[in-house]
Amino acid sequence: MYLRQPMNIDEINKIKGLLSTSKNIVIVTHKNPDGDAVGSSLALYHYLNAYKHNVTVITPNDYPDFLKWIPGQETIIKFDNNAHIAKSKIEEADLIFTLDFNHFSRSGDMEKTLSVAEATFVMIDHHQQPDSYAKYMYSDTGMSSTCQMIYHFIEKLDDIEKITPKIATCIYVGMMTDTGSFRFRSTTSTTHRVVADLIDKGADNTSIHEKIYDTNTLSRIQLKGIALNNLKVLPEYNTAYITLSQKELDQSDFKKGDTEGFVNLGLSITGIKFALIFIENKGDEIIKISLRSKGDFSVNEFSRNHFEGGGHHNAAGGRSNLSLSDTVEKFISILPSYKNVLNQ
Ligand SMILES: [Mn+2]
Repeated sequence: MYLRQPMNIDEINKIKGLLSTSKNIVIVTHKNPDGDAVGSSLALYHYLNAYKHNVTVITPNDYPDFLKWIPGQETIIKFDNNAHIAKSKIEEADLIFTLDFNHFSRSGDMEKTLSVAEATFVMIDHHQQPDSYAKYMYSDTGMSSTCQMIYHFIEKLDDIEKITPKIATCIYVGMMTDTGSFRFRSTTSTTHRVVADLIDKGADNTSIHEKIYDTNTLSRIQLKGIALNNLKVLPEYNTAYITLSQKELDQSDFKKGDTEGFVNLGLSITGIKFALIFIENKGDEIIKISLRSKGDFSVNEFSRNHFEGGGHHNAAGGRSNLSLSDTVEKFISILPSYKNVLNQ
């Protein structure tokens, strides 16, 4: 397992040196950006902007509506519908920060542009098995979120007092969403100390929670009803899974982000250690899979081995090119070889 500790003093000083004169800086994050991706990008954006750098945040594609209030999000350039501008920003950049991912392939259509960019790369990320494109790497799989790492990065740069209410809000968003509101195992006492400081610095925790989570539409609640109706439990493997077909999504006026958190419904059943959701995407001709676990069972490995994905120990993503029913059949055929670990 790769585990790289926070940057050493030498690296921090080199980055300080780089940042001591005005630079063209681009901040990029992964495809289908989540709260941590958007939150960390915008937190760093506000921080670097205060130093009069020329900063641009670029996401490969759009992100869910429930993130469309985060301070600064209106400035984000989406590569998929603004490729020309995004490409020239990347080409002109002196410095590119890649946040919340560690392999160019996770950046969707930006992959090619990034791989030929001449800028110095800085990676800040908490996923496993980082690639080696970055000159400066802050990679720590023990971290709750990239947002928490942005806090520590600013801390290392001796700038904790420069955290404004806007920066505190952006960081809080990703820490909250990536920890399932501070309940996942990645949540440490340090996570809570950081969050306490963010509240002191102006993050309105109650309001952030409402803006992210109390955003249901009637059709989304009804889609959740369909998902619950499709939920199957395999007691011999302490496993639960949900399927959603394209037809079911269409009936429910599906929008990006609507199925967020559905996979946790299965995991909330007593005794369940492994939960999945299989979502059909006819447009991309794939089945999108989200995997969650409790305890020792690694969904990162499971997804790497069987479903072309990966992520974290207890939370991962994957995909399949088979049909929805064939994907589920394949999944069920694999389970017996995990019977022991799922019954521990
Ligand atoms: Mn993250």
